[in-house]
Amino acid sequence: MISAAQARDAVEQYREEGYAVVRGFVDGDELIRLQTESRAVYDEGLKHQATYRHGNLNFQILPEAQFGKRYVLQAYWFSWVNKYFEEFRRNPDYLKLLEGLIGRDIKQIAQQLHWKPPGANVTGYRFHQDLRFRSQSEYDTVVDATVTTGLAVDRATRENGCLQVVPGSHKRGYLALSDEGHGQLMKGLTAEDELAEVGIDPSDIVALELEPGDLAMWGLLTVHGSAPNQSGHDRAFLLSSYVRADASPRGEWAFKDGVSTPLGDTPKLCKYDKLFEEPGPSYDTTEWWK
Ligand SMILES: O=C(O)CCC(=O)C(=O)O
Ligand SMILES: [Fe+2]
Repeated sequence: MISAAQARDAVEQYREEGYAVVRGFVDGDELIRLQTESRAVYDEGLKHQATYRHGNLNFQILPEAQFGKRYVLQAYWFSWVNKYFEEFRRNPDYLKLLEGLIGRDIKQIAQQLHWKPPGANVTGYRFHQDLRFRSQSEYDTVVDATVTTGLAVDRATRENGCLQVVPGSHKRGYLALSDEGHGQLMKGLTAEDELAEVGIDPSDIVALELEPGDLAMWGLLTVHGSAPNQSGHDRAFLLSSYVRADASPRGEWAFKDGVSTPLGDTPKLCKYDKLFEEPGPSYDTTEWWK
């Protein structure tokens, strides 16, 4: 449970700096449940020998043939197979936090769990702005209407690749970081030169070290990334991205006039553009890490 004061402080910091941290968004028994259910999603992903899609549900897999062991790096929209997360995504605490920024009619545009299993080598995210994941035609309407939250399921430290942000970068417009070449975020690392070229001083980067249950928020223009895990501890991170409903035809309802709203019978168009043409179930064996 977060207080009104915590929500107010977070909104203020988010507006000024492009990010905010809310300590203790989840705690006690609820945190234990969150960790248990996250592990259940991981185990569900492990059943697939390669990257799997069914509708918006998706598991990004590193196969054992190439990595010596099977790893799950990401899961998307696991609400379709996990009742706990279907409810958690529209938990009243999210509304409390979001209301001051995007109102009481809110759709969820992304639901992701990101793991950085020790040994899985390709676990870094190059610096970028999340606007790169939105279609160009939406740019103007969604920027101010979208808020992304990242909840530390496991402790997040510099060593295991916590999120890093550039304060104030949300006022700089779109900088096209990591868009050149293969454009693959999890392949390679951001060189300091790339940041300097767009006027970012690497010493301005803030590492958001989080205790389990702490939550970070950032916007579509906030420059952020994270390093690969160099520790022996995983880093499960639950991302939920929300948009003011009238700004986006995409997304699954989370709150209608403040009322928590479950998923319907069939998925809505979210970030995955081919939801209706190519819903799967299907496997993707592209070796993107090569
Ligand atoms: O999981 C992380 O550390 C960052 C992920 C991220 O920025 C993204 O998926 O856009
Ligand atoms: Fe991102």
